[in-house]
Parts: sequence; structure tokens; C-alpha cells
Amino acid sequence: MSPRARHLAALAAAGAAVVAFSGHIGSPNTFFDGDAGPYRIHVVVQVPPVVPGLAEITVRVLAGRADAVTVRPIFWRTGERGSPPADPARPVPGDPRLFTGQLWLMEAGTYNVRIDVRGADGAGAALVPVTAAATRRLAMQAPLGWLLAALGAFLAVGLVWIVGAAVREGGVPAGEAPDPRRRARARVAMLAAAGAVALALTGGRAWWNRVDAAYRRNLYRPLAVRAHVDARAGAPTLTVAIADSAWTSGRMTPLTTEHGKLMHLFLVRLPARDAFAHVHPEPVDSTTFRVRLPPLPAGRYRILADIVHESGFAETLTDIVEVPAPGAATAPHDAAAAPPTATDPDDTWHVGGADSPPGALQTARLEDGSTIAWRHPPLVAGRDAALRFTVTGPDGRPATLEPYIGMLGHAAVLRDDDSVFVHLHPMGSFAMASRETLQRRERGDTGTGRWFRPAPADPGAAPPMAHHAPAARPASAIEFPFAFPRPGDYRIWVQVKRAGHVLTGVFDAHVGADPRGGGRAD
Ligand SMILES: [Cu+2]
Repeated sequence: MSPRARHLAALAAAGAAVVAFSGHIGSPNTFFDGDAGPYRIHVVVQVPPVVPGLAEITVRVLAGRADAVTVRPIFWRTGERGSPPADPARPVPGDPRLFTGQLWLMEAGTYNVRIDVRGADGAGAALVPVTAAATRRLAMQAPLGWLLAALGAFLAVGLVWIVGAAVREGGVPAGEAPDPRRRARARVAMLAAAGAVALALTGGRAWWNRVDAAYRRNLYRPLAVRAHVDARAGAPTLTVAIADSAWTSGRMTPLTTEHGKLMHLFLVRLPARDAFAHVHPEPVDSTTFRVRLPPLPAGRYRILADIVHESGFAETLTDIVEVPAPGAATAPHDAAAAPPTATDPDDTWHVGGADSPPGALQTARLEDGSTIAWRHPPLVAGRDAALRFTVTGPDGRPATLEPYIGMLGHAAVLRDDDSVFVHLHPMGSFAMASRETLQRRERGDTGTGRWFRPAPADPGAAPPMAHHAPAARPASAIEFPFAFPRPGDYRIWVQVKRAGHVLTGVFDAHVGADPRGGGRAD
């Protein structure tokens, strides 16, 4: 089938539409801030409503004299050699620093979008991972269904009628009536035509149902997990088990590390969202992860676990757990398993809500007496605007931030109904590991070849195409490229590190609807 025909078939399948998925929940678009050689660029990839489908990409050149930008999607399995040539991105009239282009994403899975920038400052390239997956099947709207049914009936009846008229009156001179023999033949022909139409409709229906069933089978669902907390001897331990045949059957590529961890797990207390933790469970076996919990207040918690597969596919697994009161012993679920002995020094937690209500200037007090501030215009769904936070020390001077888990800052964004969750860092909204695994594949290395364990350090590895520029220079401000996908109320936990301590600032955001009607991503 040609790409176009497949595209049409995908569209035809029960009026189905797909949205691509970026490894987070409910926020499909990818944001990137980084370097393409001598140029500093900001990239937004709006993933297509169908796969195969067209992604919209905008590239803003923030620094450097650029005059040409090309974009190229590289699928993880086919690599650079099996990918289509680069397409030019067109400059936007009236804005010489903005370029837009379109990319065909032909298959569900992870792509590296290669962005090449050329101009007076030379040539540079950046890779932005984009994940496309079908996540939804839309029902056909009733009025459209009735309209199509009426048109179809008109065509079917019309075809039978035309066959009858052709046989009955085809050879009859104008003005003469057809004889009874012709009329009888016409009736037989109409019967045959009706039979043929009925067969074609039945066949079409079978084809339609088959395409629809295949589409439903391939709908993206995050891996199912089962999580529970054991509290023995005052050391509550969280166990997360991947309980999904897609994983246990070994059909998926193993996991790889993101910033040195196989799993980044966030806990948020329900319903008030007044307790938060960011922990890193360690693998116990091929399906089970375990971590000693920090001293969190008792209650029900939403867990959100970010993982990245070696295919570059990033996803967020979620469940709800009950954390017991300190000192309360629960019946152990798994008496044989010993709790982990060490606690990851990068595990952090914070108890408390936002210090200031949503507004143009919001501040939060941090544990060490410093202050984090967020100044922003009114927030609008779908509007691309970086979230920028500044940190001031207790002495009122700009604080010097240190990298925390490889990045100058981390932000966890959660909508009040849990329908949107994003883990942001200053480079953007994607998993760094998605890009690294695709680059490793590009060098001919298909993976670790070992079940599940993190890849060993690779001395032959080429340096990543864009370095972690924000972490290289001291700063008191951090910026996360992002656009809230939908209107609503969000809570944001911003994590920075200062003088060796990880500090968490909590903010509430009220996001309005785009008056032009955009910003819908559900
Ligand atoms: Cu983490």
C-alpha cells in the first residue's frame, strides 16, 4: 500500500484518529531548547493526529545568523540510511528567525528529528526525539454517519437503476418503448446488480472491521504496573512490578538509564497534592523495582514512573499506593524479598503546598531559606512560553545553582485530575535517553544485549550532539520550554540544587483556554 493509501486507510478506520505520545501523560508535543552547532534553537514538534501523519515542526533560531534550516525524521529501527532525505523548513514571512516544516511520521515508535541549521556562522545539527503512538480511537460523529449512509444508499440504488435502464433501453431507438423481452432481461440484470452491490458492501464492511480491529490492537497503553508499600521495622518500602504481558513476554526492548537511573518515580499525595517525592527504584529482578521511601506522611499516593526503552520509547507508568503512618507495620506482601539497604542520595521529598496563589508573580520559600520566584504572563493552553524560575539566596543575592541529576533543574507538572503529567528539564520535554539510545543505534550498536540492566559506560561513544549547555555555566535562573496542553489547574514542583541540597519549590498554575479555540490536546 502506498503511504497515501495507508494514510487514507488509517483515516477511514472508523473515523479513527491517533495522537502521538511523548512519554508523558496527556502532553503529546515535544519541546526542545538547545544548540545546533553555533546556533541556539528552540524547537516545537506538534505530533500528527494520525499515524502515518504529518508532524508540524517550528524552529526558532535564538542566537546565530541562520538562513537555512532542514528537518529530517529518522525512525529508530531504520536509522539514518533507511530514512527519507531532509526537507527544507520554510522561513516564516515577517519573522526571519522562525522556520516551519512538516515531517511524515510513517510508523508508531520513536523518531530522532535531525535539525540542520546553516548560515553565516557555519553549519550545525541537533537531534530531537519524538515519539508517535496511537492512543485513541474516535467514534464517528452521528450526523456524518447518517450523511455517509444516505449518500451510500443513493449510490447503491443509483447503480442498480442505471444497470436496469441500460439493459432495458440501451438498444431501443429514441421514442420507442422497450419490448417485454428487454424488460424481463432488465429485471434479471437489476437483480444481479443488486447482488453484486450487496456483496461489495459486505466485503467493505468486513475490511472496515478488520482495519478497525487492527487499529484497536495497536492502540498505545502504558505498561500495566502493580505497586504496593510494605512497612516493616519503620522502613516503608515501595515495590513496583511491571505486570504486563507485553513486557514479561520479552516483546519490548529492555530499559535504559535516563540520567543514570532506570526509573524516575514521583509520588504525589491525593487528593490535596501536599506531599511529593522523587525517588529512583532499583531493579530487583526483570519485572520488579524497589525503593526505600522517604518519611512521607501517611495517605493515598499517585505514583508516576518514567522509564525509557532501548528503542528510545519513553513512557510513564502509573498506579495508586497507600503509604502507612510512620511506625505502622503492614503485612508483608513478599516476605522473601529483602528491602534495599541503601537509599539513593538523589532521592528527594517535600511536604507542603504552594506558598502563593496563582498570579503574575509567585514565590515559594525553599528549605534552606532561599526563595524561588516565577514571573509569567497569563497562562494560555497551547501557547509556547518557557516557564522561567529565579532563585534568590537568603542574603537577597542571586543563588548559584548546581546540577541535580545531570540537569540544572527539574520540573514535574501535574494537572489536578492527573490527566496531564510532564517531567521537564531545561533542554525540553523529552527523555535524554531517547536521543542517546538512538545515537548508539546509529553507530551500529543495537543495545546492551543483556536483559534489563543498564548499559555499561561506552568508551567509544561519540559525544552527544548537543551538550548539557545549561549545566555548564553557573546560573540563578532556569527555564523549561513548555506549553500547557489543556486549560485547567496544575501543580508544579520545581527542583534545584544549591550548596549540595536539593530544594523543592511548589507552584500552582491556572491555565486559561486559548481565545482562538486552540490548546486542545485530548
Ligand atoms: Cu529522577
